[in-house]
Amino acid sequence: MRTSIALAALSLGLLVVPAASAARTYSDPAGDSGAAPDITSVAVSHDDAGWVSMAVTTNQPVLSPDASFWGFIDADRDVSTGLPLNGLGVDEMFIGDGTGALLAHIDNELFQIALSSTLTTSYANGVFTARFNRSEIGTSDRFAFAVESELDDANGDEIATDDAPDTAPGYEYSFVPLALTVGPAVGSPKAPVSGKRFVVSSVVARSDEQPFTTGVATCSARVGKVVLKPVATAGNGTVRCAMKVPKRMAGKTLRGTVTVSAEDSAVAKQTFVFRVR
Ligand SMILES: [Ca+2]
Ligand SMILES: [Ca+2]
Repeated sequence: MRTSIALAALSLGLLVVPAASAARTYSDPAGDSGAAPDITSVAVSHDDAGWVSMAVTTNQPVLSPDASFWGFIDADRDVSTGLPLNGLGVDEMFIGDGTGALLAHIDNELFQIALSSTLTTSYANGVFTARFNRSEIGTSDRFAFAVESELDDANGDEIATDDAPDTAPGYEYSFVPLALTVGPAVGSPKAPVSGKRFVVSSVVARSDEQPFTTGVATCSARVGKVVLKPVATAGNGTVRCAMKVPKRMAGKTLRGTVTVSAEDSAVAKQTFVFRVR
């Protein structure tokens, strides 16, 4: 049954929806919004046609009529261009409440509301979603951004807000997959010693120049033909492989491989070779 529906959809050309890629989720603490919608996460993705989706999860299943959301986009990641706000140089900003939305382009002193734009917004089950085409933000392959929820009183004056993120300079999203570079392996101690613990670590750099704080690591190692059981960890700018060197291995060669990935990156690899003392 499922197959025939899929075939029917295919024959109608309905399966050409491009897959979302480079999805990233950013978090914001709960309980920091007063009466405004409490933002807890922001998920951003884009598809092959350049449609960007920004989904802001809050604690309000139904949005208060006096609440709305701001989006601040630093399209060129340059604080000196656009409107200085929350540590960003905001080149595009929007406001929406799920029923309507406005987008403005900021160019030097010029603040220009886009009378027609690709931006649409919706609100369902506690999630505010802004959708716009990448063409709105120029040609850059990544951008920095922040969002804010706002609750107004009957006069339209702001009562409460929630900024996500809480601190400058915003979140960062990339249209190209993240790439990781793993530096040379360094031993601690410098060379493995029979019967002792040994840790190999490599510096990990991200292509988006953000600090490498977390990732998925694997590690394998052997001394001669003896397979070890190393433990891999990733974070704080490095990937590490910790192991216990078996006894009576002096003079033998310890070899291994460490791999690491993060978010939508491919798996990056580094090999290591040490002579056991
Ligand atoms: Ca929050
Ligand atoms: Ca800017």
